[in-house]
Amino acid sequence: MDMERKLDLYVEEMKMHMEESEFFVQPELIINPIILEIKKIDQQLSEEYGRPIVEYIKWRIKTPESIVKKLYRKQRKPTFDCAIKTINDLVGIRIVCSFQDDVYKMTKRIRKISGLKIKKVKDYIAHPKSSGYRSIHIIVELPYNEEQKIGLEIQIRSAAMNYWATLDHQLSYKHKVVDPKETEKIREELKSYALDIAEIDKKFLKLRKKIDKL
Ligand code: 0O2
Repeated sequence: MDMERKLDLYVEEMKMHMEESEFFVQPELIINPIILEIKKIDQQLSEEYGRPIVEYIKWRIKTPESIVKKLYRKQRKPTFDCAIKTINDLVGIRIVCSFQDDVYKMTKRIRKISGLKIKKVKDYIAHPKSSGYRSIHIIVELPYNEEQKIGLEIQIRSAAMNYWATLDHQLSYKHKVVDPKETEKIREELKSYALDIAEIDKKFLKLRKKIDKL
């Protein structure tokens, strides 16, 4: 059987398990209370600082296709059980803030949400990925069933970081690379723009602080 057909079968199987899982049928039962807490923090911070802190919040469940591809990429078994055990972002919440310091303000408060079981925090702003990617990731454990937990990844980034990540995501998830040389050229160009955008993000923050003082 060729690889593509094999992957299709794994995806079908993953989809079937997800459709049979109470969690995946109604994920909002667990996600909505967390989103509500995040919105409360946004409201408090916006009142404290007298300006909007969060531009938007969205969430998603990773698709069966994306789960299988990730397991395959990480050379793990493409099974539902392995996904539950090893994938940190089966559930994802993304918070886009206006400025870089807002990202840290949100992170600090989210870490204090009572009952939220935080596994780790990755600071890809202080330590950007080799691609140029910047964001804060908070990895949380959610209850899945009596014995198991499930991974939630809260990504917090500035609007500028998000602007870059969106285009980078489009490049990374091009399924058929027709021209690898051109793709590599674009990747390098994008990487250099990550630095430009980080510079602009800093300049805008400096300017906003000057405006705050007026
Ligand atoms: P998708 O399609 O966005 O969901 P680990 O926790 O270390 O075992 P993991 O989960 O790969 O492994 O951790 P990492 O590297 O922190 O990446 C988690 C997610 O962050 C990715 O999920 C992306 O959403 C985002 N991300 C990480 N690196 C990049 C990058 O270079 N560019 C962009 N645009 N996004 C990135 P997925 O499942 O890879 O993808």
